[in-house]
Amino acid sequence: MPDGPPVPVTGSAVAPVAAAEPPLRQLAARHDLDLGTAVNLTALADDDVYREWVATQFDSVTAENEMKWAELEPTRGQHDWDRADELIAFARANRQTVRGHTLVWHNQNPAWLADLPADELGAVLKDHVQTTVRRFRGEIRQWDVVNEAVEEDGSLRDTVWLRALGPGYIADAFRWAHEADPDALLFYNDYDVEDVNAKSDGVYDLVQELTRQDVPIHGVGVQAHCSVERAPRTLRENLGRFADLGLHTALTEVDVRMAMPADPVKLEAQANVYRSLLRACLLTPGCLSFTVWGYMDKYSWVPGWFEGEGAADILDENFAAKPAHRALRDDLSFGGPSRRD
Ligand code: 9MR
Repeated sequence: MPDGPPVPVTGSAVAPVAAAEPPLRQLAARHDLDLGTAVNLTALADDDVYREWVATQFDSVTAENEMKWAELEPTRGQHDWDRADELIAFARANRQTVRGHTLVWHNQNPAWLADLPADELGAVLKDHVQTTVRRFRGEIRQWDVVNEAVEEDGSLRDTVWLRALGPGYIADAFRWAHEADPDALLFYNDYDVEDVNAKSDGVYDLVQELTRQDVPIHGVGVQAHCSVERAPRTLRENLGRFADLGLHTALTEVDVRMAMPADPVKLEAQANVYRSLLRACLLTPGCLSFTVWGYMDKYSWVPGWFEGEGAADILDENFAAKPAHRALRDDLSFGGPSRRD
């Protein structure tokens, strides 16, 4: 835990958050919006300031890694629910909802899966989906049932699931999850689908077909891993077309990276991107939640994945608020009747 108050590190563009300011979650409640964050469970256990922020500022939490299959079932048939349970207990204690992330993906699967013959994969996937969803039944409001199953050109991604089970695995996964918890909202979730583009067209066609077949899908998660240089331009139109299908939407993994080092101009540009993402969600009926993929730069996944980039979150390495934090706070401060009135 740092000594004393947070110290701005990037110059006058970064300001500590005044203690008297209302928490973001309180402001978001005016809009019936769940304001969420991905949670790093190690930081949650070890860093008091980190934990305090999660508890007080957000009303929804997502495990950044601990509900992925490799974490939940490292050895076949032997589940380790402890870390996921910690987050569920934390959320309950702080009156927060939980987004479940994620059931069917091509990454972070257990190593033992690779040794199974293809004709066992359907049964194993069904067991994974249903065991996991049942385990957290009633605790998870939104589940990312299928994650990143579409290629940039809009076709289905060539994954272990598509190869072994054919395209029907997607509908099956939603049906299995719905059987296991009929009250959970079930989402398809993907990246690079902020704008109307070839990939989001593919996702649109996919979910439209699922709704035609009465598959229990309730929403589309737009991850929104963005960069200062690549801000979405047609997010509102894109969210709107999913809403027109009768689906909920959610921004599920928002961050806005930049080439390092950060400077005041980039931080303002970043604030504008955060603001435009939030506004698109607020202006879309049925956009239920706005989740940042980590809220402070210290624990961000970005520097480990994008060489020379970082500073993607709304607080800096020392918990000082960046202009992006101010942008979210200011927009959420506009009162008005609930969007669901
Ligand atoms: O933030 C997560 C990081 O800690 C993991 O190493 C990584 C491994 O795949 O997954 C990251 O989270 C991803 C999320 O689960 C799905 N969308 C993209 C996210 C960033 O890579």
